[in-house]
Amino acid sequence: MAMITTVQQHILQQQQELLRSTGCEASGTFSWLLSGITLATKMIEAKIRSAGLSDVLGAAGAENVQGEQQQKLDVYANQALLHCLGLRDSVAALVSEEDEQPVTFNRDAETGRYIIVFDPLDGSSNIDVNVNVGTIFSVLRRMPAELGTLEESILQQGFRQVAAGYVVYGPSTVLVYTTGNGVHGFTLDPKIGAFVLSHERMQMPEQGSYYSTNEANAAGWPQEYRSYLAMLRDGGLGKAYSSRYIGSLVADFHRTLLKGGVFLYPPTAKQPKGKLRLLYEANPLAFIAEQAGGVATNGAGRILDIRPEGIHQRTPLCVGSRREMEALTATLSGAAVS
Ligand code: P6P
Repeated sequence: MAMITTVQQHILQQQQELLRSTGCEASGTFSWLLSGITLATKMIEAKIRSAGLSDVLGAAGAENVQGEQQQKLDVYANQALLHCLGLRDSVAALVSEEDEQPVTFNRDAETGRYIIVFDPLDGSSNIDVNVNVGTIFSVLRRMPAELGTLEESILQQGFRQVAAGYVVYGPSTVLVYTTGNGVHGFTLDPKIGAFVLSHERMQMPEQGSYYSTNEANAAGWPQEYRSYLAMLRDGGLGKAYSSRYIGSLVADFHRTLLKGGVFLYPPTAKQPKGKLRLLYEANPLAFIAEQAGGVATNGAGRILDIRPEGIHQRTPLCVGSRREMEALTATLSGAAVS
């Protein structure tokens, strides 16, 4: 029988490696935490697979904190994650795109050591047309009480994440995560209901051949972004580019991780601070991108260095291969592209 490695086995192996290399006891808490996330995403996956049949499609009639029509699947996905993670006593707080305020558990700082931030079902506008959607998560360690409140622990800079990942629900369901020791991908095997290792140590290509952005917003971008895309189109990086834009962040990011290239959501006239969320979209994807050899900025600086001020804060997001991102940084700083 072909040997398989499930995500649980992988996490435990990673923790043993961490123990061997740093001597620090990475308690089993983290793998227990991750199992809460994977259980919830399997529940979400099952719901999405049969969405059209069980009248789950369509708005739930309610509005979420973002003022968007809540899709029933959004509500279900949020409840699944809150339920599966709330039961784990190592969780101090849960922060969701769907909830205006964090859900906190009055666990003492020794027990409740982790904060999980998530977008339960990103790309929800694509649900009704059967396009890939995704769950994005980010794990932060709670700071010791003397160093900061729970609120301050939630608003830590992205480079302090202890783990980040996403699940993309598509033709197959793929979990990608990092704990700072490389990026690893697992494919859900529906026959055994387990995420099985399928992409070990993922590396983003040094350069790709796709750019990914909503060009309908181009008139409202800062001019340098239009010049950058024109440069790509004119072969300025030595190759032809094609456009790929799914409009579902996790799907557009996953393709960029696998194939390389660049994804851009610049400031627009309508949203001068950008549209995507820092805590549960840009930060986790930036951590993964950097761990895979890529780059992620807000156009002016590293995403992971941004000091968050609010849990639903938006940011521009530029993420992709080193070559395209170096050229973007040069263009945005007015330097000539080499
Ligand atoms: P636009 C989906 O609603 C989402 O939040 C992300 O998944 C996606 O990248 C972005 O918005 C698409 O936004 O303005 O291009 O439709």
